[in-house]
Amino acid sequence: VLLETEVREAIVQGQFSLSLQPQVEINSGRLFGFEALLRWNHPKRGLVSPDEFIPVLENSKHMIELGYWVIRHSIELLKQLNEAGYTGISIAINLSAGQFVDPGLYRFLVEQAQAFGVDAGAIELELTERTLVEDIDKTLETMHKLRDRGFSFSIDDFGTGYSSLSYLKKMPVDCIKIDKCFVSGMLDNQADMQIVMSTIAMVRNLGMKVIAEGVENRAQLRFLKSEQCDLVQGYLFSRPICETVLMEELKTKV
Ligand code: G
Ligand code: G
Ligand code: NA
Ligand code: MN
Repeated sequence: VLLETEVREAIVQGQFSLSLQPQVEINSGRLFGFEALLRWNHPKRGLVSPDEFIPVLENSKHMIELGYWVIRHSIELLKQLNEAGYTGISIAINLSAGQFVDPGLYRFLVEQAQAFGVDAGAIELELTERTLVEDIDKTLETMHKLRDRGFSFSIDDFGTGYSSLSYLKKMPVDCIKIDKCFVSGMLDNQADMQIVMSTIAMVRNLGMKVIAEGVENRAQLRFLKSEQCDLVQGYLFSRPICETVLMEELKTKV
């Protein structure tokens, strides 16, 4: 069992890193930005997936601390990417439910964006439907404050959690991410296809952007394009790339 206290030590020891997965504009093929995905290189267990440790840490002060590490490090990476010539791109940061009700989140985000000289508009905060049921009033308040400062919001894994159609109206959200379970099934399964098509249409009609996740082949890409999906993310373009590898690649390109 992973102990919560191991996290503190792991941050100090530099066992965490980020992998970055490109998000691509479907029409232009332009790089829109990267999603930052947390990796724990545990000395004994090897690479541990966030699916294993985030649920354990959720609602603990260790999650807040690790979340702060992810935020600071993601913004620093965006700054480095900008300096390497990747301008006009965004970084998407995953936030868990507990982080959203942390009274320090707003200030921390604003301070870090300022400290690194990064435009808040280039920072996309991803939350899941589960985040929204934690404390809807507190979450909405934090979101509105951050939105006023220029930050953007995406709803991740859309369609897999509690139905949030009523929240969609209330929430200052810029983008919806269609979960990969629908995308992977959509060309073989009529229900998945209908869900993808209606989600894209609904989200666009609400004036938001839509990202399809888990795009693995050209046929899926073609279909999403014909349905006027805005953005795509998935193995077809790239697997999540280890930050050190990405930075090395950039150096050789400059
Ligand atoms: O790449 P992948 O297997 O790592 O991601 C697994 C899950 O972990 C995904 O649901 C992803 O959203 C989540 N995740 C990845 N990084 C972070 C993070 O920094 N914070 C939170 N809260 N979740 C993350
Ligand atoms: O919950 P979230 O959507 O943030 O999770 C992203 C997860 O999906 C990560 O584990 C990431 O590695 C994985 N992922 C990204 N692209 C693909 C893909 O094309 N196919 C599959 N199967 N998984 C993907
Ligand atoms: Na995500
Ligand atoms: Mn997702």
